[in-house]
Amino acid sequence: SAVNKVPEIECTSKQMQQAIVDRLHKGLGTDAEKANNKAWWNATCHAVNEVVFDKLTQTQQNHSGQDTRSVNYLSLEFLMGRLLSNNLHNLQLFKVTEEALKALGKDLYEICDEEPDMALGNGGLGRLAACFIDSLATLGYPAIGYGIHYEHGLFAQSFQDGRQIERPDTWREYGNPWEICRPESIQHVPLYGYVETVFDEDGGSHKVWHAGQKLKGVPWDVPIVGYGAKTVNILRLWESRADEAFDWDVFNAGGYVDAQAEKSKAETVSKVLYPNDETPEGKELRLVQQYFFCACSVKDILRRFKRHNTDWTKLSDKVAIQLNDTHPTIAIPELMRILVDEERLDWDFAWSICQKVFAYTNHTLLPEALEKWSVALFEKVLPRHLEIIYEINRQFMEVVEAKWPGDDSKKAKLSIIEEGDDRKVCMANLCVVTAYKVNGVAAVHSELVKTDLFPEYHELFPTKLVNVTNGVTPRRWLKACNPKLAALYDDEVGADWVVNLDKLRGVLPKAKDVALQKRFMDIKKDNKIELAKIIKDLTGVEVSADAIFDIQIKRLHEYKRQQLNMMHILALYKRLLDNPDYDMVPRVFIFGAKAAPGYHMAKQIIYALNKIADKVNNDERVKGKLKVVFLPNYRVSLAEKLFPAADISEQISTAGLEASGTGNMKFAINGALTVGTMDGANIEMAEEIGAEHMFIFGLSVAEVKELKQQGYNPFDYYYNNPELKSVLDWLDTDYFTPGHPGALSDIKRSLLEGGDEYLCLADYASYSEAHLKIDAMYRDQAVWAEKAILNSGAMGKFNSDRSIEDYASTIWNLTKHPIS
Ligand code: 26Q
Repeated sequence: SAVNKVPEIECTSKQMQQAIVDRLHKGLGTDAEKANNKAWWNATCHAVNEVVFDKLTQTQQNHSGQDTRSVNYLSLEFLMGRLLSNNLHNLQLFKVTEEALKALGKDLYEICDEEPDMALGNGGLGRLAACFIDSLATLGYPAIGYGIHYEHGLFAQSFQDGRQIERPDTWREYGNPWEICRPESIQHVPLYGYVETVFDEDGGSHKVWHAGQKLKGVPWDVPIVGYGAKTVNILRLWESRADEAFDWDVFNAGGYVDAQAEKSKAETVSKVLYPNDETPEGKELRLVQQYFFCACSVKDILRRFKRHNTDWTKLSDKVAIQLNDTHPTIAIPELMRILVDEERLDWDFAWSICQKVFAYTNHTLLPEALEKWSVALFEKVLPRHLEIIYEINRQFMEVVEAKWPGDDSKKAKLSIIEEGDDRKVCMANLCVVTAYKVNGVAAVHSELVKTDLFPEYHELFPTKLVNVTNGVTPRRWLKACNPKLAALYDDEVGADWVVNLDKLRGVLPKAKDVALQKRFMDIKKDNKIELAKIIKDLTGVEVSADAIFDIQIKRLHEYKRQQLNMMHILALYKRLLDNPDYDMVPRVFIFGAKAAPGYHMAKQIIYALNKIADKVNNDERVKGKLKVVFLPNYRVSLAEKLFPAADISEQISTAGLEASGTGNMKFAINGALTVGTMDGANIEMAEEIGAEHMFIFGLSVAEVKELKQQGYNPFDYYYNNPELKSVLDWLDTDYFTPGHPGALSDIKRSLLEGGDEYLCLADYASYSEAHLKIDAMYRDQAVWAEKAILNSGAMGKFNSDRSIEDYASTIWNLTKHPIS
């Protein structure tokens, strides 16, 4: 098999022991006696790095020597999680390191648990970027991820009386063994100031941007080890510092203190990740952050290009730049500015280059999620970029006029500038106008991008809009996080499923095999027992591994409908109180979710779920048949313990609103059954698995549209469904918040008077019915095991390697450069 051909890095347990103990002594100035687990973790990372850095150098020399075409993945977020376990697996050193540490009296899993998550992302979009760079390296593609070296990643979450509290994340408070500072590749970034027109001797003119402030970008490189460890690419993260050269005058004028203030201002640019997903905040600092990151990255890309090239027509042969959503859009006018103002290329030539370099991925259809920046802010922060955007738009409006002569409404819709009292720059429009390809992230989403979001653009550029369905890396999301199931698959289909997930299909014909079913269900049970311990540890709640583990883990958003799940939980609770003998398989509902700190309704839903959990878990009358757990601080490392232990995966967004979802894939790969709507990638999962092996419910995209068109009235459902009514009315009492009646009323209000934008009431009955089917099916463990196997075995398509091959062939035109 492919994997078996990969020579294992030669390393015996003795050598690994020696390397780790060596790092303890020579790297950390401690020894095996004194060292705590943190020190062991550090030493192990540094021992691993001796192999990683060697491979990194080989890869970089090879790529640079051959002047390979590469993809530059620009993303404000890379949600990497922990790297030790992942790197050990990809280097195929996990087993030997486990042995080595065991011989030293240490447990590798405990050591791995010491690592803080690299939480440089919010959710799906950031984690997707992390899966993609893993796949790019695994497949041997020359690629570089560009991001921000945030001092604080996504906030740490805790609960106080059930309410979310945010604390700063401190992932690198004491340094991080995986990153290398590269001062030799520092970049300088101008900001603010004004634009001067300089008249040339030949009668022409050009623009000079006189900056009002300058930042320094310091790159930190994180090696990205491909599975099999042939290719090691890099993730380059930019940290902002004050530019000493720029502050020189202040120093000379004796302004030492002022200079220190300037310094700390400069450092705020990469200080913290913005925690809003889906609803962008139009803050000046965020715009500065985006520009700082894009300017550093574009300059770095051009620096690499210029090492081997002088002919600008070759730029698009060597460079593809993928924009992960609109967040890095400013890279477009930045490249134009460099080519026109600094390299003094002719505008049309520069524009033709830009149109061959950039591609853009759209991740959302929510109208409020589309990034728009006020023209006034733009003019202040990036005066030259605003001019460039105006000129791009002026020329583009001529294209629109040629296509739809005299049609001003078309121009208004397609313009990069939104007119009105507060004029805005529409980042998505700039992306679509410039990019040579625009992709959605699941089939249904990409269709809606064409028909609903950008129909006019689609008419104008009929081949520009394409689909690339998301995927997840099976290295992290099966092999590393679920070692027992991974071992079963090694036995059943051969170890190379790790690089060819379609191989899992090998288990499909055996789904009814009793011995296989037993092994499969025993593994699930073991994983549930492990999770039960974690739940007890984190919340004090005791749960039984015999119950159905029903899990919803994702950012908290009304469109993702955690509140629908909550309504169903209340209904079950009510049924149990009304009838103590109500026959149901014991169920544990598990949540993990962070709410954007300024998103009131999301925070209320967290509060409500915590309050409901308090009540239900302490109510003798339900006889342990119902438990509700809200795990604090949901993050990648916690996710790795949840997916393997799930029986039910909740994927219940209003149809048409979840672009893809990727947690849905991680659950199914690990053998959970999905209760879900026909939305995002759920639809393609149903195609692969067979909808009859999932619990599909609710309105379809077309039905949602129709209902909204007719005029949706949630009260129709409220008055016609007594259970639904009593559940919602419950929220008006003080049952869950003793002494505070009305503390949960605003949730009810948003579902009734508020109009129930996300159609929770419309889908409630169908959802509740799906859960009855779940209950019935779980009682037959043979059927359940068969379904779980059929789900997991059919997930080959959702490997991020397949996504990357799609990007490489349909968008990037990228060829592999395997490193020997
Ligand atoms: C933008 C501007 C200012 C501040 C914040 C933001 C911002 C940050 C993050 C806007 C959006 C995000 C994140 C979006 C996201 O995670 N989208 C998800 O992307 C996944 C990968 O494609 C999909 O699977 C999910 O369906 C989609 O919701």
